[in-house]
Amino acid sequence: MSIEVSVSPGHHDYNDWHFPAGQRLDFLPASVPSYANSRRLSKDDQSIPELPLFLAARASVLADPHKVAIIDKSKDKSFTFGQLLNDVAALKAELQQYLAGYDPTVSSYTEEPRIAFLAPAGYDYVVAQWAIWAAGAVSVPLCTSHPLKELQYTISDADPSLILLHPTFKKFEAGLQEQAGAATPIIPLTPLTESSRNFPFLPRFTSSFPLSRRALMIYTSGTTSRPKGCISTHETITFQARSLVEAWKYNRNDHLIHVLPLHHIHGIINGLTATLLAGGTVEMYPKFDAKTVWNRWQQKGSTTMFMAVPTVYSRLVDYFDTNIRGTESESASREGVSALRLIVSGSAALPTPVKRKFAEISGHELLERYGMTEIGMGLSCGLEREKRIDGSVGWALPGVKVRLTEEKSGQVITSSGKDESGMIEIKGPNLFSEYFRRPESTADSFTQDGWFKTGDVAKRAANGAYFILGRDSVDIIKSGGYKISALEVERKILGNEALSPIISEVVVVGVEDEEWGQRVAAVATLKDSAASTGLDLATLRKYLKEDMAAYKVPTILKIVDSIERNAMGKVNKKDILKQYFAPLQ
Ligand code: MCA
Ligand code: AMP
Repeated sequence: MSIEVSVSPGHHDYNDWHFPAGQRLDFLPASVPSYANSRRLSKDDQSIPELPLFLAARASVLADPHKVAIIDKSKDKSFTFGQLLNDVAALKAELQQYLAGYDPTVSSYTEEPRIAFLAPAGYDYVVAQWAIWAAGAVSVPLCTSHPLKELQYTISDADPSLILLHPTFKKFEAGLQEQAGAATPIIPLTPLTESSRNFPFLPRFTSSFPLSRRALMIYTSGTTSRPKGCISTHETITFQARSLVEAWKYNRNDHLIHVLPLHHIHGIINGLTATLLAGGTVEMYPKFDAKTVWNRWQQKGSTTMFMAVPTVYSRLVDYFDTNIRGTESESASREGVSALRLIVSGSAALPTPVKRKFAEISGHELLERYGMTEIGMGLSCGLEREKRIDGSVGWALPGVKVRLTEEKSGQVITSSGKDESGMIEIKGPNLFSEYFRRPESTADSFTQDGWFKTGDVAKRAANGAYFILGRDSVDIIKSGGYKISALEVERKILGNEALSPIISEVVVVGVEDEEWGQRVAAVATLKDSAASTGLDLATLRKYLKEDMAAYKVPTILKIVDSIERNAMGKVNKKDILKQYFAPLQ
């Protein structure tokens, strides 16, 4: 069906429900988005603030009402920018009913309400996150692979006003409610299914609240044993996304295959937000699967970008070698992947063998960049081939300042035109604002002159390019791109009801591994009473998976007679690594 849409007299801007006069649109007659349908909200209740991301989405609709924002592969449906904005406006109106008169344009709030949500990667996730932003609340995305106990920890720490729960995770409802208390409603996040409607209206836009309002809280592990909520404002996340759009030239013809989890910056900002800000399309998968990605790449030209952690590239290379090399789909696979515009690796060090093998298959030198939850992205190699240096994460991104300091004295290392190494510190509008309700941790993470101390050690070459040398602390492990606190794993092992009668002492370390970057390894002594039964890895993993996400659970277990300590009673983890995990010569 095709109709002529016109603007009512007196309306000369887009602050209304219509496209510009005379624009022809094809659309289906059922004209109210599913949230509005199901919740009986009138269109007057539905508006959206002029946040930069929403203005960009509106511009995408105006440029092309049919432009697809999200392809949700679990639903096998696609959703236009117009539909997205309408669904967001409808859910935002509903959220506001729970926020007890909260008005983000009023400046007196010291804390914005948090809204935690648990949804699989897909359209419903995006609608939830944007609606929370539209309501001026802080989005707290929960991790889909966390067991109940970890979700409960996040809820207890984030102290949300509201929890949105997708039906996929209904099994957690009672446990979350018990943790959150009766005063915090848990409302179902109704799955949206009305796809591919060429929705003829835009929601009403209202002037924005200040961008200094807090927007996003991501839980991140540190050298302490409990994850902290890292808060960024709208200003920060907009800057982070724009800086990437500028550096990597995201554009409206881009089409991203998105396979990363959506409780971290990599998936949220680099993948989802930057692509949508630029008017591109995000094809969302609930989970990475090497076969699916290769199948999509074989359809040459249908996608343009891919972003992932090194473990994913390692799996893609393995899949190619085992299932594609030497078969009739080999040339289509190679040609398809080589036609992509941009392929990025980050979140952990990319092993050279993986990079080499991927280049042999695809013709692409993976673009490496460096980031952190607290800073978004800080450093990146260039889009141009000559600005990709082997093993390097490149130079500071637009608007970001980077410096190196002496580890002990904190003195700034000025560029001498030679290789230098030190601790990376970052400054700029990309920085987070605080760890939630942890003023001391926040203050400790900055220098007196306002630089954020990343805790990463790097070398800076004569041409200014940075090379990450590793973490300062042995207590931070990176496995599969996830940051894991060794202290948190130790605490959970010793606190586990089934394991505490068995294990006497435990030390957790990260052991180098080509596929995972590092593996979580536990070195333990057993209590006398358990000496005869012993403890195997499968049993340890089974018990621990109830307490923490599978990616944190040790995949290596060594039972030893004793764990050496120094005169201060401390374990030297570097010695433990040498003693038990030194590579065979
Ligand atoms: C899962 N397993 C692991 C890990 N993850 N073992 C060791 N280390 C891990 N990290 C175990 C599981 O417990 C399971 O064991 C077995 O491996 C297979 O699990 P599987 O489900 O097949 O693994 P997967 O789901 O395929 O996970 C691999 C993955 C995933 C796709 C690489 O870890 C992933 O999505 N990582 C991305 C993380 C990320 O986005 N990080 C960004 C944060 P069993 O069979 O016994 O159960 S960093 C960030 O945002 C900053 C800003 C930045 O710079 O980007
Ligand atoms: P997270 O705190 O989970 O955001 O992880 C951030 C950490 O990941 C950084 O502090 C680095 O240690 C590591 N990291 C991120 N990107 C890279 C990279 N390209 N190479 C090496 N390490 C990286």
